[in-house]
Amino acid sequence: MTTDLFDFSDGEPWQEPVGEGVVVLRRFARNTAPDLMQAIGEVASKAPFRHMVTPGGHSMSAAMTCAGELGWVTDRSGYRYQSTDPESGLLWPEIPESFKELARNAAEAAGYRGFVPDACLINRYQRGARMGLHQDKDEQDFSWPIVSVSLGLPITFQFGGPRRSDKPLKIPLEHGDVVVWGGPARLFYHGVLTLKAGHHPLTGSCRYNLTFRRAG
Ligand code: MD3
Ligand code: FE
Repeated sequence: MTTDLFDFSDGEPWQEPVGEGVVVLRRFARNTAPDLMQAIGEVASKAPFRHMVTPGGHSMSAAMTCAGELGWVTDRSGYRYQSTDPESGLLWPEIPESFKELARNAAEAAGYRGFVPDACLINRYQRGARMGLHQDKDEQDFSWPIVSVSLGLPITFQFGGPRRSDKPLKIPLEHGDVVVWGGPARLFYHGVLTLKAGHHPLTGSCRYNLTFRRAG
């Protein structure tokens, strides 16, 4: 077992063009994935995964938790970032070092030096979970990118445009894929289709997605 970030024992990662401001780093997080999963467990032991409720009163099908100075929450009163977990009243757990390092390295590979996220959302998908087309616009500053990391079962990602009506491109996201969403893409509509049943050696029946943000 090696922890050398640049020893890609399953083959070299590669980059794929998707659109302006988007850099897809295929398999970038494969070697660190076991460490990331361990860290997800530690965060979730302090701030357990939960199904948040949308302002419209629907329970989200993806379970979520957060780490960092700010966490994203939704309830009947709306979407927002806040420093405390509404379930416990405690501050969100700190972003694990392994997460920060990955986020910084991925952002740098995409041309953003010195990316220090203050919010990390962790989404957990089980069979049947999905995320409809939406924009991420609750953050203060859109000049920083969002870095996303996919772990475990594959899913079909939908990448739209600046308007909800823009026809989305379908992009498969697999274990270890990291995507840096900056430039105009930062505010584009996006979502994921329903997770299909399956088994992954590291994550079992789940897909996890980490998103690193500069929210405050
Ligand atoms: C493109 N998560 O947490 S990750 C989210 O797979 C979210 O869990 C999805 O959308 C997931 O808000 C998609 C890829 C992603 C994340 C944020 C983006 C793509 C993005 C923000 C702007 C544009
Ligand atoms: Fe999003």
